[in-house]
Amino acid sequence: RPRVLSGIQPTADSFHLGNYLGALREWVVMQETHDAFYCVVDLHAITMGHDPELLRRRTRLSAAQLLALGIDPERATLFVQSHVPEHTQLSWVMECLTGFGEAGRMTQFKDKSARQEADHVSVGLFTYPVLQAADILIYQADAVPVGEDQRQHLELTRNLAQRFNSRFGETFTVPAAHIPKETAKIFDLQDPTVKMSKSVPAGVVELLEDPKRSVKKIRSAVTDAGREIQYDPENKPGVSNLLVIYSALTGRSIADLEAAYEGKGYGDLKKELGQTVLEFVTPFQEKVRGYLDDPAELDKVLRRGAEHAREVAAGTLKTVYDRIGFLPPA
Ligand code: AQP
Repeated sequence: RPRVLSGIQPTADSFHLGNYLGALREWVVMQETHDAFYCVVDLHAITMGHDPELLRRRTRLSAAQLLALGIDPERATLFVQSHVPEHTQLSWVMECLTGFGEAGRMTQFKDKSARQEADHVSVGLFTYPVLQAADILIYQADAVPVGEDQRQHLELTRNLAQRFNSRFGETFTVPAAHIPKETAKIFDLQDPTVKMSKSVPAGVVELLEDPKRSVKKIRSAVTDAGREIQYDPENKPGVSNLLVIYSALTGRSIADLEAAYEGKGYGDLKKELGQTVLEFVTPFQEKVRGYLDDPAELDKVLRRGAEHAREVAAGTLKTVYDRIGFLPPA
């Protein structure tokens, strides 16, 4: 089976609809067809400053949400990134293959560093995409399900794999980004020209918030001039975003929704989408609570996942160390 790897940061109390529709939904699907490795990337979560207690809590919370969304530890290897030290070991090797200018061109770094005072921008934020490349390459992943915002990081990962292979001999699988067509980028409900993101919390639907809050946020989502419910991202980004979310959650095509809402108003669409979201998150939240009620079992799942992940990661690292000429310990 082809292999898949992806990760999510434990940097918020809740995943949001963008995370779910852009990436996590694919994780669940791909565990059926791929040898899947999914991780909570806690090493990435300390690049912008953090609170240790909160990080610990959010790491468990993230794992619980992944299980509640349908990640099955019998099918997929679910683990915490810091439990597999080989990621950081490979990351150093990859840093030495990455150009300073090349890393500096990463738009996520440019955006995130621009939002912080210069003195507070960490070197870790700068090298973040290189660690991400190591996360992927250490498992020899074929595919990486992510949202559109990760396309550039995936390109860097591919370049690093190819660079290593051509300098030191065929070692890494060159992975492909697996970016869903329709839901590659879910937009903020208050500003449908920017991606839904926990960094700009006003228009974000959080999966663990009180569903009534989500309903309210959807009701007050920014829509567009005119009255027709039509998919037209250029001229009607707000309505188009709602249609994409609605279509993804119900499995109904956009064309079908456009036909169904002919002659109806934005209010109708928002009301029914709110209800759909409520019906989606209510059982999800219940499942999350169930997993959190038994942290020992949750930790056991993560320990087993890390054990398996380490076996694979250690194999790759050994080959890499050998290829680059590190003397093996006697
Ligand atoms: N709005 C989005 N639309 C589609 N996919 C999205 N992803 C994130 N936002 C959207 C995808 O979710 C996965 C996990 O991403 P992450 O761990 O990097 O989470 P994040 O980037 O911290 O989430 P945010 O809210 O986007 O945070 P900031 O503001 O820090 O960038 C990834 O596959 C991502 O593509």
